[in-house]
Amino acid sequence: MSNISKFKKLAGFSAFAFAAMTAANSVNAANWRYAHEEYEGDVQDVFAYDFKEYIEDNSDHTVQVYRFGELGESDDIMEQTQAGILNFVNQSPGFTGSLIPEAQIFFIPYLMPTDMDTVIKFFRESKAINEDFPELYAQNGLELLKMYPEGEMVVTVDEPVTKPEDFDNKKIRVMTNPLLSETYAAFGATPTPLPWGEVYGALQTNMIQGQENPIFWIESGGLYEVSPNLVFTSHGWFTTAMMANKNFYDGLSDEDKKLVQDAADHAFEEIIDHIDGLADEALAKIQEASDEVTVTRLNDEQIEAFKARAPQVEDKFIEMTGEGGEELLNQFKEDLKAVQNN
Ligand code: 6CS
Repeated sequence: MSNISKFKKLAGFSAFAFAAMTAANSVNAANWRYAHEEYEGDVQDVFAYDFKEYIEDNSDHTVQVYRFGELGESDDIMEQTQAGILNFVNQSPGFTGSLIPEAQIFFIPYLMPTDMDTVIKFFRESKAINEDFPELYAQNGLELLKMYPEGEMVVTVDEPVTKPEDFDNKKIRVMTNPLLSETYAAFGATPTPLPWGEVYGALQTNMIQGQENPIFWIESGGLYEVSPNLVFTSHGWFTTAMMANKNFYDGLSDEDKKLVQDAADHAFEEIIDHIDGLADEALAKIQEASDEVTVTRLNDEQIEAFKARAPQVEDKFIEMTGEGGEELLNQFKEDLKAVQNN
């Protein structure tokens, strides 16, 4: 055989092998569906796109991301994930409380530190976060992949608040978990649970007089336009959780399970970078956009008056979650102590 015909034969074989390999890969390639609770460019969206990019750069799989409203409210996307219609979902504990009461732990006020580095270290190292919560989610058909902080909670109200008495007769919107209602009742307000989609309108029509959220969200959702008095109370962080349908996850190959875990780790690292300085940037944008906005940062003495009401919320948490919840709370506190002592 001449060299030319040998080359042609080899080239033909390679083209065939390449086509066969590509076909095999595309047979195994999946299009995974992932929904979250926020808008384009918001923290959960950045996380989702970092996850997607990692998956698509490191496999033949693709990820279709659905943002707030495309498939309904937070409760809808959770239902769709539990039913296996969606593969991945980002749902915040603020909405998971009815499904997993222990997830309400994030709403015990003044439990979390205010310093961001300590908060991040806690999310990285906590046994409660990284071992105990995955078990609780697994009992509900969910594979918990990551819990991460989005930003410190800030209250917006129709007039500045510096003490619990100022919340008297004010309806403050809370996410739909009973413990957060207990927190605002303890703070002296009238808690009003609402899904996200109703918050702006309710503030605009004065059906509610305030709400709480991290600053980036107050900016991106335009909440300051209808609720212009920002109060930094230091009482907690907005935490969220990203997970998969457990049947779907359990059915993946070991290689794909590792891919998914690595993609979640990658997205977590990116989000930690992303939230660094985000609150200050968002506050600057708000102040640039509105002359009406006021900013109140409670001093230590003012904080003490709110903090004094935290133990009754902690008692409620234990009442709602029983022995298991109490153990989780003890572990949570132990983990916090460990990161605060370092
Ligand atoms: O307040 C809420 O309902 C929304 N807040 C944030 C920061 N993300 C999603 C959630 O729905």
